Amino acid sequence: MPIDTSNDIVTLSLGTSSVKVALKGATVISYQHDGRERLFTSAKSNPSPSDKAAVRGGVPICWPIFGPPDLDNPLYAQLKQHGFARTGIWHLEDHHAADDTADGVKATFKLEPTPEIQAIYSQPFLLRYTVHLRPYTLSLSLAVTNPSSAIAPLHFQALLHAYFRLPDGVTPPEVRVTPLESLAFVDKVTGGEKGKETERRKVVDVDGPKGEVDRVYYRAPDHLELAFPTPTASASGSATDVLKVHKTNLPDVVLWNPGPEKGATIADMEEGGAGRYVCLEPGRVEPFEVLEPGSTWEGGIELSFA
Ligand code: TA6
Repeated sequence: MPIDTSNDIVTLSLGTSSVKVALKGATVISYQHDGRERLFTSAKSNPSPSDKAAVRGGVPICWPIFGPPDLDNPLYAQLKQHGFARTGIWHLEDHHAADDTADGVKATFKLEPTPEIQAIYSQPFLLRYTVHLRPYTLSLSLAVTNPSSAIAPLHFQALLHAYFRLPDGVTPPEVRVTPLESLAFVDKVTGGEKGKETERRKVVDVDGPKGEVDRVYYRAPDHLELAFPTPTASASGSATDVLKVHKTNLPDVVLWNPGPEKGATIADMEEGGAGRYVCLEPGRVEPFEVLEPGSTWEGGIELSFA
């Protein structure tokens, strides 16, 4: 069965690969690539709509804001960190399994204002999220429409907050991220200001004070790579496993890991969980996208491995 919909989770399968999407947040909670899990989802997190918290892991969608709300702006003041798309209950709008395996399996999810959303956010909008599993890749694409009936432009940030699982035995400081050299960034750990710092390293490791890294890089290249030493390589010092992230229309990227100490204070983090992932999060962070009534914006990522 290429598509299964049960327990508020949509599963797409293709040979030895599969992807699971929770209707809560349209959060991709699992991506098995060639039989191996590539995303981290905390065992303490509950993807069921009955639980109101966002899923801790997978690929939560941050929309219409990334980070804490600007309390001085009445449009966003009532929102929680990262907005409501990651906790809203989406609907499966469409799905399709192609006859030709190479074209894969696809599902589209939809979110529109509900009374709960309208109570905290007054703008009309329509979100569509397409998850497309092909033999060697997974594509995730978010489309935002400002309905033609709207009377004002829609201002938003959008970000795919992907938690990538590390191979067993590999820790975040061993992960290498490229190419971020020469990019302007804000370091949220040291509280740096935008425009003040530029990445000098050709290869960036995921390490910082007490292991914590939380940086927004602006105008990053569209091809990014995470290189993990493979368990055999840790001993031999040679082989690496490379995750390729190709982003489209998402100019910025966030690199985040809380480190073991802060990670242990995250309520829905499984024990030792912070040591099992690195978040690489393509998004439109700054400036906000401005979408006129009757227009649609689209941005997304494609994941592949080498
Ligand atoms: O994307 C990085 C970040 O904004 C961090 O600052 C960190 O707090 C993380 O997201 C997780 O946020 P959450 O609201 O899911 O706890």
